[in-house]
Amino acid sequence: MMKTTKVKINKKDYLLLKNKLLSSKTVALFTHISPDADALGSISALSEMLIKNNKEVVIFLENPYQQTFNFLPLKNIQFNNKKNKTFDIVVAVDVANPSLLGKFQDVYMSNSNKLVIDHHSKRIKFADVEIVEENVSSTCELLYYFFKKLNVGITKTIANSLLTGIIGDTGRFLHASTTTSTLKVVIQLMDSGADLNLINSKLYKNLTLENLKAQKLVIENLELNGVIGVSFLKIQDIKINKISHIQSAELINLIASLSSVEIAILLIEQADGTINVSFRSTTRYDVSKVADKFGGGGHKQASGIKKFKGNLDNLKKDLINYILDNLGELKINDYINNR
Ligand SMILES: [Mn+2]
Repeated sequence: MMKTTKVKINKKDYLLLKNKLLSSKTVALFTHISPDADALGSISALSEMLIKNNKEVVIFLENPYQQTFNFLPLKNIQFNNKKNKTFDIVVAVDVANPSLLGKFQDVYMSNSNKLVIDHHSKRIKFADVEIVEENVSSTCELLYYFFKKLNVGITKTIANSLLTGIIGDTGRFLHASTTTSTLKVVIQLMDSGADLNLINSKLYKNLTLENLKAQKLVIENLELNGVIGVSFLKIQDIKINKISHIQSAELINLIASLSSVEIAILLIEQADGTINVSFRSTTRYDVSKVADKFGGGGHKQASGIKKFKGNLDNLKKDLINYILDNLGELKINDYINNR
């Protein structure tokens, strides 16, 4: 059954955030490290709105973003704050805790007007004013509701940016986070000129030969353990196959697309010997709890661990054993009730 969500933005926070945003002259925008479609779509839409309201906007990113997102109209990006410029306010979007701000954590945290717009359920409060709604598919969906309340005109550019984040975070409307409200927003965005076809082809028709080689390795290394599908990439194989850029989202979705798999796990050995792990849950299991247990975090249906120190084979065994031991407790009640 499709979930319906009534999104109620806390009126007091909304008004505070609106007043702070509109009374400022200079605004710095931040998002999480390794920004995804939702992070970049949110920043793009918000900066467009602020520029239209005559604000001076700077976007801080730790590294250049993936080429995939070149179609987004991201302007005024800075990769450092060498001039030590100060801003009236700082806004973090799609950020669940301050460490995800990477090297800009200090620039953000030292400002006395910190705002957050986010949809993560497990988060640390770190700003002065936060608009957080965990029952929305994406920060972009939340921004849409916020813009509507603000009476911001949804231009074609804003519509494209917001739809990019919604498509990214819902996995093209496949994840259970897609609600009837989400789809209503999509209709509004398309009516405002968002190009669903363009976004889908930019985000998903972008495989390279090395991506295919990575997929081949993931398939070869795949192990099925009941409802759990696990695979891995070792650094040696990554090097031999000259795979320079790994699109882990694509690879974990490949595992999750198997009909028997309810929990997908992908372990990727990094050049420094640490291990990154991605988790997907396609049904009732809360994989944020698994990630959490091993020092990571994320959402109920998509989570991960970054830079785990240890042996890949051991970690793989430990993860499988932990999940098998805790299958019952990892069920998400809402999902069971809705099935
Ligand atoms: Mn998001």
